[in-house]
Amino acid sequence: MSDNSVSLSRWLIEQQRTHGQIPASLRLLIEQVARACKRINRAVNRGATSGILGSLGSENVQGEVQKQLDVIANDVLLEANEWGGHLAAMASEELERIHVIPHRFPRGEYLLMFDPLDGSSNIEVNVTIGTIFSVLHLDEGVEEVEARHFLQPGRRQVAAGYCTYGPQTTLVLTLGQGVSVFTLDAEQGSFVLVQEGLRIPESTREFAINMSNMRHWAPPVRRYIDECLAGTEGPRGKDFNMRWIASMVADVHRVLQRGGVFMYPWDRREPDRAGKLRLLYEANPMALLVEQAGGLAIAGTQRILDIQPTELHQRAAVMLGSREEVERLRLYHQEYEASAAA
Ligand code: AHM
Ligand code: MG
Repeated sequence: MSDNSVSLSRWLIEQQRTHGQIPASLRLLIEQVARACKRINRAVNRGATSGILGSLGSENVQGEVQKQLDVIANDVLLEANEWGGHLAAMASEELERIHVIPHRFPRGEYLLMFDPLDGSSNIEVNVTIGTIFSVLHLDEGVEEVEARHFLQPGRRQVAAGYCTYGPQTTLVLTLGQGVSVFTLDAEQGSFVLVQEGLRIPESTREFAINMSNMRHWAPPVRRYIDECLAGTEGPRGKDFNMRWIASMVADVHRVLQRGGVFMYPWDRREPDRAGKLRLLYEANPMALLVEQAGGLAIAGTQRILDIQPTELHQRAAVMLGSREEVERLRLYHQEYEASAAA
């Protein structure tokens, strides 16, 4: 780390002191999350040498097979954030119910939600995975914290971010005033600021979607992708490129860095389910980051950040990224709804 580099700790203290943007308790919360991410990173890095790869034979609340690392990452985040006095409760993809801070610790004013290890189908094949997190304020006057206190629209998030475990360990963070990127300096053991005020290019020629589900998509999504695939000969008049890593953290990171659209839309495989991804700890934090970087995030005609959650583990359709493309997707959904209603 060079002398003039800025560590995450220093950057957070400056946000608190100079810019008055965050209270000390939120700074401590983010530091604890970052510390937990470093520990998860070490577990991920050790791969098969640690003896903790593979499935547990159990399922989480979503009915998905749990990997040993999913559970370890979950435990690391719970343990790291329990005692600091900044939280009232936590919720996780891996826990059916919320985790209320035990009475032996002081209770704080924030709620933390996370997907401890996103993209865990990629663990064994050594492809980038990550942790996604979202922070809400607990409403004032609440005595006993319950799951319903987490059911706030995403626009009320006070902080959101993710950490990727890949070629680089990178923490991407918003406190609601733009997006900053920190890369882990492994020798120093600290996250170092590498980008501030990140902006997503407004137009793009790249999309990310699992094409194997094409036959199940709704007409507006099909229309958008068909037009991309038609390339220079189609209505878009340009060729598009496609990428799909199957780790939302990695796909969204690419979109934030060089533009593009990421989509996991509703599809007919499970018509009663809004989508595959979870609203509170996957869609919302990514939507806030993308919008803070000048992009847009929608579920169809509705902005993701405006969805009023009704359940802790509810799903959402997700379409996010470069503003011009996501506006176009929203228009296609509006036109389809109008024609269906006519
Ligand atoms: P997970 O949280 O259980 O890992 O599932 C979420 C992941 C996302 O990271 C990724 O975008 C998506 O599932 C990939 O799904 P698919 O395998 O259907 O392409
Ligand atoms: Mg996930």
